[in-house]
Amino acid sequence: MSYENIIFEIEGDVAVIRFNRPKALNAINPGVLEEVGDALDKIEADSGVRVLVLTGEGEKAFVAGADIAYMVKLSPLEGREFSRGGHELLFRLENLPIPVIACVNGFALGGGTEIAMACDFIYASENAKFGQPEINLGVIPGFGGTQRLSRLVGKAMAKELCMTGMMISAQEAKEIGLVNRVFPHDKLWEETLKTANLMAGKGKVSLRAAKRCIDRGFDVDLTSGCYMEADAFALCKASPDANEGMSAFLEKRKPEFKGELT
Ligand code: DAK
Repeated sequence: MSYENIIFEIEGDVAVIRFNRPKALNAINPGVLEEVGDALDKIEADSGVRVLVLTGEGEKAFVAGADIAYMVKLSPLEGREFSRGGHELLFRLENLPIPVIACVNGFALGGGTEIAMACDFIYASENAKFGQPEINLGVIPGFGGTQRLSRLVGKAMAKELCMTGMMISAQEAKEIGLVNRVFPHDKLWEETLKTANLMAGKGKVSLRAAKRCIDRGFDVDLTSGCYMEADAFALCKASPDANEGMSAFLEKRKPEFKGELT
């Protein structure tokens, strides 16, 4: 598939999806959803990809939400389809077995905040802005915003954002726990790649296990989560990378993780 709405590249171990509709501030339409889905197929099929980064093309926006010019024409049932398409894509993103970083280089509004929240964590530039402005359009978040936001920042803050439609700065987003780190705009990409490459150098089995335990354990009681962790720990010990990591420490050398699953 050739892409019109995204740019998809693999740089070494790191795959990058850039939302690429800068004239509409990278707003999401069905074409974007379809192309990102196709890029995820490629990533899933390529065992050499160790980390995925999502970002926006242009200086102004990560994603300024769903495309309002498209949404205005939707019938209620078409709206449901659009919303389901978004949900399915974001579940796929969330469940990828590799780490996913949202590199938020400008506006991340509505669907933009929702996409970023489906990533493992968010790095933002100082001029990034976040929000769920759907209420200003007479609707509510349609790509999981009411659900993921409250899980990330708590119910009261999620309600304030979804019920006022206010925009918050990257710094405020960091203060409420939505964003992990804020960088000067011109340093954001470099810092994001640094972290992506840091994770790409870790053992594949342990990376997967850490992501899955944190995600799947979040919605269960502590005891069940700890059982899950014990099983995942055993899985890590079954991978050659665990022996390599521990031996390297004892031999005072850098580990060379093979990143193999068996
Ligand atoms: N959709 C379409 N075009 C957009 C857009 C969007 N979300 N955001 C910006 N644009 C376009 C503008 O119309 C403008 O186009 P031209 O006039 O140049 O042709 C161009 O991008 C530049 O935007 P501005 O001129 O407005 O730029 P400013 O710097 O002045 O303002 C802004 C930037 C981000 C503050 C402003 O553009 C803005 O407020 N944008 C809209 C933000 C927003 O409300 N986003 C949508 C959130 S709603 C659902 C499924 C999904 C959703 C809901 C339900 N179901 C199916 C149930 C999700 C909804 C959303 O994401």
